[in-house]
Amino acid sequence: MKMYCRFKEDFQWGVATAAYQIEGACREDGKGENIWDRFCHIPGNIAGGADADIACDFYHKYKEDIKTVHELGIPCFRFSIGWARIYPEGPDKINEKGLDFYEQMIRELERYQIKPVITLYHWDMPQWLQDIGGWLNRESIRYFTEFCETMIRRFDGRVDKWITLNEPWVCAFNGYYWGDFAPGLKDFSAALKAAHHMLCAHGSVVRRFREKRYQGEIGIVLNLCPKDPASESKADKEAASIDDGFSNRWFLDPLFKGNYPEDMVSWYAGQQVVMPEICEGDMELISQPVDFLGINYYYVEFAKKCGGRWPLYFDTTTKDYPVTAYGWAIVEEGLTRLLLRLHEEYGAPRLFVTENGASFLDKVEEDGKINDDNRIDYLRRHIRACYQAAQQGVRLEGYYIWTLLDDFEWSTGYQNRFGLIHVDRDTLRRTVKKSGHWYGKVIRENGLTGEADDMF
Ligand code: GCO
Repeated sequence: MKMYCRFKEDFQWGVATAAYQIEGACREDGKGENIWDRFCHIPGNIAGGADADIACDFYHKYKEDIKTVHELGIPCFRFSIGWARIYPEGPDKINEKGLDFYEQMIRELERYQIKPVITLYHWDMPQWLQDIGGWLNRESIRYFTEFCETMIRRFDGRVDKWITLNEPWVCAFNGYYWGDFAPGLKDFSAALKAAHHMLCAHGSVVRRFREKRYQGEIGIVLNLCPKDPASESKADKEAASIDDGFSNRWFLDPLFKGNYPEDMVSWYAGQQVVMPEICEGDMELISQPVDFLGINYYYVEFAKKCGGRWPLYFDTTTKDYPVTAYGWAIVEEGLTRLLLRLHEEYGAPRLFVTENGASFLDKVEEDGKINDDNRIDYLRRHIRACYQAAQQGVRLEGYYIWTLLDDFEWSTGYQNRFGLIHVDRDTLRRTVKKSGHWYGKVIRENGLTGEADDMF
């Protein structure tokens, strides 16, 4: 089905990355150990025994990669700062060489007039801070604020958007409850505590940003996902509402309404989950207005009541939807629905889709090309879904694809390829996939208006 979608003039198109997933150079220029280095080096934690010591070697190849971003005509580049490059050993000493790397990189972006969008925390906490409890230690709020201010002060006026945190839910629950992400803990109550400190840390940085009147905009990125019941049964409907409370509302409510959702607070109390200590002023800190909300959207989840699964008692399925190589259900209308909900229920500020993309088992043809039509199809459906939300009045101002390069995908190692650019794991040679060229056309046409829609 064809559909003419032209976005408004100043709509921002971009591509998103994260430091740990691409940079490599894990021991170079004074970088300290971070929690992902530690986690990857423990055998059994990462699929295929992989690590990110080299990753895509973006640390050395950033010029080549940024040139490609320019050639594809992508106007915005989202990346994150490796905290342990800046503060390798503790909170007192800054590593100038770490700052230099980002200085050089930002200069390269400026050279092509590509707008930098910077994530301050994309999961790679320095190990020295983990050693004193990481996000479980309330002092992390202060250390994070100092680190962020170092970065913001240094690059003030040159950065379009600052993102405090990327996906605190993943960080808290994968990191502190399921334990499949660093730091690998398995304690539900600890995850809630980590999440609370992260939210406070976010608020503290926003406050500092406003007090010091830094330039640009500041916001946060959440991974959000519609939670539908797997069936019409009352039990599954309840499961979906708990899943929504657990994953979406637990972050949206404090940020935009200034409180944790009551139904979840009492649910957790009934399960003997220990609530984090909420100090005076925390909720005001967390709910300070942001300039924008970034949404990472990948799929819809279908919740099913499931006994024995303390403390939430649900399981999820993909129903009969087609799935990506990651096993994520492809449901683009979920994105339209989510955007509308944020607009209507939360009166959310300006919205950006800060990540959307898909992993597929890409095949390199004999002529070296990668004809990833399935990825194009996925992206096209989701770009349309964005357009439909914008048509209904949602203040959606940008769309970023996850991701530029086939990168290190956390505990799944390198087996999930999300990139617009293929990276050969042996040689690290880059090849732009068909989807990369296609995205360039979408950007030139400012939507799906003709050629880009015909391309595959
Ligand atoms: C996230 C992270 C990315 C992931 C991506 C694909 O949104 O989870 O920002 O680092 O790699 O989502 O798994």
